[in-house]
Amino acid sequence: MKLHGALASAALLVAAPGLAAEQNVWSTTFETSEFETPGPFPFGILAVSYGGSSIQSAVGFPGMGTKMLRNDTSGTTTLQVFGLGAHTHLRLKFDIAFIDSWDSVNGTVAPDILFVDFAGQSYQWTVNNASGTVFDVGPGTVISTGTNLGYNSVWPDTVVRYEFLFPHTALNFSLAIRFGGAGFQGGLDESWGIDNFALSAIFPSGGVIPEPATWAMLIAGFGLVGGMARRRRLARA
Ligand SMILES: [Ca+2]
Ligand SMILES: [Ca+2]
Repeated sequence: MKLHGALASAALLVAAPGLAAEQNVWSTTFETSEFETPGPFPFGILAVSYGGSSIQSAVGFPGMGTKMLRNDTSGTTTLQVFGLGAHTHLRLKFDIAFIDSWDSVNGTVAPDILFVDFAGQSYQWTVNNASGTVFDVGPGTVISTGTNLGYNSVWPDTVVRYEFLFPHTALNFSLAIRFGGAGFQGGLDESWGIDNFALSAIFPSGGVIPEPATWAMLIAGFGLVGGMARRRRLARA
């Protein structure tokens, strides 16, 4: 009877941790700051390594408000979180603006490539605002095209929305973005920006999910308790 009761309790505990919750770690629209909305999910430090970027004007596309983080150099912009609380997945959202005369990878002067790295994955995306024929924004969705965000009026700009949900348990997270390729003609000719950045963490709402091996030991432990109790009763009898 006692052993049966212990197993039933264990089954209930197994069911509960299946629920997951999601909380914001860090989000910003860059309208007032790089760090507009931190938490409530626990973290140690949020950091931006600018690499030539700064908060600059964004006009012409209401979805970006009035400002974005724009990089008109070939430097690397990195957004980092250190000391994340326990979690199983991260959800990452951001919009990328491909600004002015991007020449794709087969145009002139090309290649123009955006390198994006996070969570051990590396992506290379490009657009053909000016020349070339390759238009590759990976899993992104084009949310604005043919608009002008307020820089070189000769060339239209392209804004692409991205969302990634991926397993992640490490303490730290880093998103690194840079203009790459031999076709970079300077920031007045081609540049990029990031906006509507949002990082959230998914974690088990019922607390830590034990590994299957731990459950086997726990259930065996309940069995052992039941067995010991029986022996005591026999000894007393
Ligand atoms: Ca904005
Ligand atoms: Ca170029």
